[in-house]
Amino acid sequence: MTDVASQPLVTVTVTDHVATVSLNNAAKRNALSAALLDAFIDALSGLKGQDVRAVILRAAPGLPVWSAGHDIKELPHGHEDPLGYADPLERALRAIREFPYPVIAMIHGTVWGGAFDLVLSCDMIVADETASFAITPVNLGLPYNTTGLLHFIGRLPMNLIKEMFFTATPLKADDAAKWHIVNHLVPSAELDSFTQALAEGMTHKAPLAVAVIKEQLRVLADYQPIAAQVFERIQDMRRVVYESADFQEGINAFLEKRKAVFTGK
Ligand code: YXS
Repeated sequence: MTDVASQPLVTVTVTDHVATVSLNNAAKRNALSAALLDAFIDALSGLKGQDVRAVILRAAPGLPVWSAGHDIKELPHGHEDPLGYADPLERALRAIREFPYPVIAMIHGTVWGGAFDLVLSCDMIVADETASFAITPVNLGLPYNTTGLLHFIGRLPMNLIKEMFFTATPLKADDAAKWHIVNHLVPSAELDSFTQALAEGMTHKAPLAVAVIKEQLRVLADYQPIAAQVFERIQDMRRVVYESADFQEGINAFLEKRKAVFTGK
């Protein structure tokens, strides 16, 4: 029996210009810890030197949870922005968005919190019937960051964004297809082969054109002018939230495996 602790947090295989990157920490439900995210970022960076023209990002086979989101135990709580620019999750999102070839999120199982932001940062999403997607800062009392909200605004209708953020209720696979969150919803028995075929098809296209068009789309979509004083006002509002007793309560409730009781303070 292989010692779980010795297994890599992220595994990479490459076949015919397609790399498959698997998140591999079943015991912690692929919680996005700094260690796992650093391994992921390193894996993606290492692929740049190879003749890889498409990436499939998946959880290790058979896991019922694709990823449980940001490692809550590692969320700064106190007088520090819990989702700052240097946060490992934010670095991973940028790594995906700046990777020169398509990254396809292949989803079997449930996706939580910041892992949903990670999946939305991929270029395409292929899911099966077991997939669900939830964004859950209100379960912790955490003020999501502005970059992250802009990711959602660029991908989802505002009424859906508000329902998902304010209820933290997982969106089931067929509703994710209805809202065009996923490119394809396929039976789980076909998920691997369908996603592999989608990836392979893109590897026969002109790679320079694919890479430049991906970067053009990124810079155009990310161009969201915001006045400095508006940004500063938003940061002040967020600071009140991440310094609140409620945020501390949200973290403590998770760590103590109990339901949080929020007071609005
Ligand atoms: O008790 P042990 O040591 O075995 O560890 C347990 C959990 O503590 C751990 N684990 C996590 N550790 C850190 N961060 C997490 N997000 C996290 N999720 C789980 O994994 C071990 C097994 O967990 P358990 O027993 O709960 O597994 P389960 O199969 O019964 O339930 C799976 C889940 C995913 C439904 C459940 O683990 C869960 O609800 N996890 C939290 C999901 C969540 O709220 N994620 C949001 C994280 S915060 C985030 O991403 C953003 C900052 S935001 O807040 O803005 O969304």
